[in-house]
Amino acid sequence: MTGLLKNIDDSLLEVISEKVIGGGRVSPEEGVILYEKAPLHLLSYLSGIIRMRLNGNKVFYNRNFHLEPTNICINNCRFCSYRRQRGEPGSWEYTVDEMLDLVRKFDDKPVTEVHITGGVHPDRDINFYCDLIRKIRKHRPSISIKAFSAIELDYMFRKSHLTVEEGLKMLKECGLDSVPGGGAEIFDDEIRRKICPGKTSSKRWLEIHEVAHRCGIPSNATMLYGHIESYAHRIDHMERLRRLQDKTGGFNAFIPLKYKKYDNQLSVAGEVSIIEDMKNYAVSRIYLDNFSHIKAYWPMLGRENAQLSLAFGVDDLDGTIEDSTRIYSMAGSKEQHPSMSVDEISTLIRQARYVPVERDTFYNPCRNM
Ligand code: V47
Repeated sequence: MTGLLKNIDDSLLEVISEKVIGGGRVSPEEGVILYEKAPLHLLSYLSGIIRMRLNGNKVFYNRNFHLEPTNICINNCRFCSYRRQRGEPGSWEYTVDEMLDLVRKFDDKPVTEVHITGGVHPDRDINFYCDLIRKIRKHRPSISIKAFSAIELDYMFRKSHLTVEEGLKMLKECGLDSVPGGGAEIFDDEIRRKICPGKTSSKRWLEIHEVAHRCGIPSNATMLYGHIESYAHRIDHMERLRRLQDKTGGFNAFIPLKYKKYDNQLSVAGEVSIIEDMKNYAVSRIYLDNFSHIKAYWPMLGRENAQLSLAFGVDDLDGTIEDSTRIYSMAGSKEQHPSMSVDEISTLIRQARYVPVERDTFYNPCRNM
């Protein structure tokens, strides 16, 4: 037993720690105990063991930008600061040509991935999105296209009377490479009903990701935390993801997303502390033992807190971003124009005594800095 464990004055925590160190899998009950009882230094230590096992001392980042087709949305999620009604001040709905113009702005930059996600526009079916993907692919053949949350996919498939498999295959043929992790929120039905009534169900979110994996399209998974959910709800969320990952192996990364309170209907709930954020990264790293990567989304967290998260199991900092997303600036993030150079990201990583590695969408190294 290590010196650190000798000072843990709790037999349950000791058993869980020994299990993690020995490569065992934490049960849902044990996951909740970690949240409730484990001191931060123990969580840092245990999550560090798993991150070293999976990724050594590497921290990944990529060169990416976002494309947000619209913020007009059929849903009205209570946590969302981004959504507008059609015609409302602050709403936008780009045409395919306007979006191609946005893509062209990055022609002289060595970005490797475009991340496309936005609101669920009532009028747009799969043909609109196929056209968009096809034109981006033609304009920039080598860029990796990570596009459409399961919520956007659900709507476009239903609108176009397609099964999930038919829809995903169509998008893949047009050039879709991977699917982002948005829209997962919290899987528990009761919490979901309270924070995002009427939204695509958890069952359907999981089905879409499962079918994507079977079609050879990897994806990410997110969890929106720090609002009205309990620790048990977070563990239930991760348990469902862990089971699906056991089945398909198709998830690349897990991305905890901290609820930001500015200008949305859930504001009364406030925001959780940085201690809670770090605890959440560590428990995620420990619980999701079959996910290779835990990603800190720095536009949401701020760059210093993202740097700190590297001591709590995180091995991926997303990304250069190039000031191309508004979801978190509209929700009150202090990163109002999120953009980081490769030098800045590498410095953050090196200061934490890790080795920066530029990756592509699939975590193949591009070049070591
Ligand atoms: O699903 C919306 C969240 C998500 C708020 O896959 C909010 O690589 C906090 O999924 N406070 C969309 N969160 C963003 C997303 C994402 C981000 C980065 C990388 C990847 C990836 C995916 O943003 C939504 C929702 O959970 N969100 N509003 C808010 N006020």
